[in-house]
Amino acid sequence: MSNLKFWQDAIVYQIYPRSFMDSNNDGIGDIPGIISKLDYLKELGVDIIWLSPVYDSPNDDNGYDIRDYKAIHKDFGTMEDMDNLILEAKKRGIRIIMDLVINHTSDEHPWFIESKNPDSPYRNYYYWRDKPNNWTSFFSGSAWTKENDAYYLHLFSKKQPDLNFHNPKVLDEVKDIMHFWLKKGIAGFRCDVINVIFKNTLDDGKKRLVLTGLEHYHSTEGCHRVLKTLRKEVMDHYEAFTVGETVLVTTKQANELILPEREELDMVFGFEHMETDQINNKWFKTKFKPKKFMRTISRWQKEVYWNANYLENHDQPRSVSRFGDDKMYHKESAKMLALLNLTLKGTPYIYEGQEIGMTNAYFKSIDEYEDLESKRIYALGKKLLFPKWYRLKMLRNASRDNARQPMQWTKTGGFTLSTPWLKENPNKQYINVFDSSKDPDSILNFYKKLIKIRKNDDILKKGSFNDLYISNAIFIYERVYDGERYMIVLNMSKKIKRYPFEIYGDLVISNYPDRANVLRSYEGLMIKVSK
Ligand code: TEU
Ligand code: CA
Repeated sequence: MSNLKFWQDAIVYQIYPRSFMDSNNDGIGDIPGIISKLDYLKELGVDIIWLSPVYDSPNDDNGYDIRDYKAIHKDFGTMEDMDNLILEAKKRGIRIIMDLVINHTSDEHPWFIESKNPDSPYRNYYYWRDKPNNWTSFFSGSAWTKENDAYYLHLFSKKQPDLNFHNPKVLDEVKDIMHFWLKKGIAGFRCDVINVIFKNTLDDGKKRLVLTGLEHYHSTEGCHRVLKTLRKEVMDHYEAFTVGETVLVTTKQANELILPEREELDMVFGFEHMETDQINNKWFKTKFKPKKFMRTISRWQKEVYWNANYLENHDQPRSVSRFGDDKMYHKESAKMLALLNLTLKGTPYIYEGQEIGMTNAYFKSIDEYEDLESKRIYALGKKLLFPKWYRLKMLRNASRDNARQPMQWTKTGGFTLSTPWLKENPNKQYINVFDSSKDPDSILNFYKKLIKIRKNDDILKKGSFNDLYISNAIFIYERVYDGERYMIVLNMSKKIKRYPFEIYGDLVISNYPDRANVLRSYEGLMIKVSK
């Protein structure tokens, strides 16, 4: 691979607009707020911003329930603000990709309102049936809700009815929406739950602990067909790319979506590494086992054509709390994770706040949570007679609100001057951008350094990946390009470990001030190995 596409040669930064920066002090982050922080992102080394949804929405699922695909939510600003964001970002050499949520709309979308009438031409935009099947929703419970005399399908909340991609008109609408945004100069889309958009049949599924019905809509041929059409008729006309959010895919299924000759997507977010600390589903977390995690990452590195490398997003707990130690080794482990995130092969994605080591929320009461999924699971747990302390523990470990607390700009927060929509983390006192930028030893400055190294480095950008050693604590891999070689050595535990073999070479970067003959707690280093 010699010439990289722009999206292969980029650092992507995900913004969750509600939580990033509030410009008008209503407690909700907004687009002018994002504009005010573009210089910060530029300095960090960001090339592409992925914006979680900013479209008009009743906010049942914080914007993943879209009421109007061509309008900006008033909480976030206006279309003029959005145009301005694209322009201001461009001035700084930053491109924007948007979230494309097409598996479902909001139940307040005019198409859905129309479709409630059985005679409407919009009826067939959705799945309306006389009787529900046995499918269950991603947010637990039945995937069907009754409205008047019929039921409609929703794989997510009942305010997120699924679109029917058997109807060619739906596909036409999607094409139109994509053209609308691409013409404005955006650089592509992150495609929400894209591998479940096409339902083969609505037959009952075989009973599963979670997601009964999955086999009827996961990675279907119909989905591949839709993606090929969107690629050919839309994406190919712009300098733009797509990254699919693909739940429950194997490496084989990932490749079937992204291999260049398939002409579908450009890369996908896999979930396998995010599922290594759970049993069955995310609410039942196990202790973090580095070995399983590293093996999974390694397999994706070796088998998948081009990876979208991420450790966090708006649905996942904070990585330093989950894979590191956010107390004793906050700095060390956050930096070690940065090394992992930024030295793998593929496009690195950084989620807002990850670069300063923001941690999980550690809420103490259900009233502090906002996310619909958290509230539903809490209620379901109660029905199942799980004790309250246990339900709170489930949320503390796995709630999506862990990632959604306001960005910590200063000691006092710096996100808003009024009450934020979701409680801020009191650790903003010492985990914040302002202090981090002044401390040469901070996590933020480590990210900056590492990003700078990566930007001018063909080994990291283009080199092959080989794992050399994986144990219960240690991950050693090499990146090789044109006869040159890096070894990345990570201790993913707090235990002090012996090197499994000697490594000679020059230290390029590490999270400790010097090299020792042992691997210290959460030590991570990159060594340029002499030829
Ligand atoms: O998420 C899809 C998804 O399957 C999960 O990650 C999910 O959000 C949840 O954590 C299940 O336990 C995407 C979006 O990223 C998410 O924010 C939306 O809620 C969802 O789709 C529906 O649009
Ligand atoms: Ca605001």
